[in-house]
Amino acid sequence: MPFRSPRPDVEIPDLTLYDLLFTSLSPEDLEKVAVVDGASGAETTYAALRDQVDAIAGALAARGVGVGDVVALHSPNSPAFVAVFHGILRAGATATTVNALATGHEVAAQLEDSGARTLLTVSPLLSAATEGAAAAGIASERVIVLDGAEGHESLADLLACGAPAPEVSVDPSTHLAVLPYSSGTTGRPKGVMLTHRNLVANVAQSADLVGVGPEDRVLAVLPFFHIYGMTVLLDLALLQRATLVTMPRFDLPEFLRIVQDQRCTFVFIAPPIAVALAKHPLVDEFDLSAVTTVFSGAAPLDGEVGGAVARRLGCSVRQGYGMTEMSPVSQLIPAGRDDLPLSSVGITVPNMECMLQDPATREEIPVPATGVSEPGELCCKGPNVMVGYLNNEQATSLTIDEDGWLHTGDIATVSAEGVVSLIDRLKELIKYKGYQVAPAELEATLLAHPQIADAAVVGGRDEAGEEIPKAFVVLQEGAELTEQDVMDFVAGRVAPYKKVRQVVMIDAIPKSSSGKILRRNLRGA
Ligand code: 4UU
Repeated sequence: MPFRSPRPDVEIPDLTLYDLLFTSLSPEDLEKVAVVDGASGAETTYAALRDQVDAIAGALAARGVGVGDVVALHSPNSPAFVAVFHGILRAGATATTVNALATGHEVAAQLEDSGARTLLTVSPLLSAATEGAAAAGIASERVIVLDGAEGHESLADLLACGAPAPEVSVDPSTHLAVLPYSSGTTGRPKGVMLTHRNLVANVAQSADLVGVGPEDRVLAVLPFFHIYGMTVLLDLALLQRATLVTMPRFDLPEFLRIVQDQRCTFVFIAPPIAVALAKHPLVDEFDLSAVTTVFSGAAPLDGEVGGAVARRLGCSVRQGYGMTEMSPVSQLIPAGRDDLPLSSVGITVPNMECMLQDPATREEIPVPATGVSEPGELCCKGPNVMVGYLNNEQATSLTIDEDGWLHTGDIATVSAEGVVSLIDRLKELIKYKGYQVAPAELEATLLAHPQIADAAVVGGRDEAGEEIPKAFVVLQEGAELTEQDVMDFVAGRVAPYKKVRQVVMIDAIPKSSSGKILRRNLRGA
């Protein structure tokens, strides 16, 4: 028998994200601050945000963007991101969010694959953006630079356009709201088709359990371009009429200053930030007393580290689990359940069904009457599960089976009480500081080197025990390449978080008879 949430199902409004977030703002909500720029303290109220979203939608429509179009957004977190993201959706278009650290080549790949014909970026990222746009055949007039750049339209131009937001009518259940990229269980990054309903559902499913409320000041350092920041910050926190405090990137002193000065109450993090909060001496120099909750996700949180953060900050530390393909949240430790161990990812969100499957036999693993189950691959169903991968039926059918189960590629156990714990990762995916690194992409990069005959990339560990990309490389006859040469070669071609950080030279890559890399034999080698 599959297992479900111990909580009852919730109603999922049949609305677009805009209608969910912006059409039921009360007079008091309108006056509240929706977004604060952490660096400058500049504030945007809900009324001003809604006006900006409408104005951006009108300006995009005036530039020919409409239902069915894909618009790329390539920017670190800022108040402008919030308005532009929702403006794209309000115009009836689909937003594909590009990692702010992407190289020109990576930007091009996403623009081409997603079919985006308009790109919104910021001046510090302009060189990658213009290189990517040019390679994807997007004219420079279609590259809008939010903070302004010679020869490009800016956010100010969009806001001054004056065209009304268009009348659009889309079916929330089928219309694609966003196309974030994820490598899923295997291969290169793919566009994850998420409808308005997927996103609205995941907010409805997780809002009560996450516990952000209207009085919360929520630190938004996790990138909005990744599904965690997108759903939990851009959507859930705004639905709850909380205040988002944006930071463009993580920097410990600035992070601590902003949490202190902005009196942030809710801090969403990925595990590397927990390590800094637990151990760094600088933490004692700031007043973090407003913080009630630190919530971690995107990679395994060490239970000891989490406990140390809770004691040091005198706050609740919880975590959630999910993946892009589930919009993303499927399990989390709910508010008020600090008794659940931090070594677990908590309970299943409402409206979802999950089961564990033995990866070898494909048999379902039973949920025990007492104690904890055997480990198996976590498989999930629910209204938050993606439609599929864009233009990739093969990858879709490998991930969502004929019975509709999404295979997460994660190995978990479940207790009699429904508490899920992650044990291992079955899929190739590597997580570096919570960011996705697809081994297939790095292997292709390595194979482009004329002196490399074969290569395999797996997750290794650095001295601190953090997961890192590790390459096994077979050199061509007579090649004189060092480990450092290999790392430098890759570093010149990929975003910094994808760098290969360990290299092992070997004679042959272990492969199955069908030619698949036997990654298990390399992990721990
Ligand atoms: C061990 O990282 C994410 C989603 C993060 C998220 C989800 C719900 C954060 C908070 C929240 O409440 O998505 P992706 O697609 O980038 O990566 C998905 C993969 C998972 O399959 C799993 O391997 O990231 C890993 N992962 C985790 N691993 C995600 N969260 C966790 C976790 N512990 N808490």
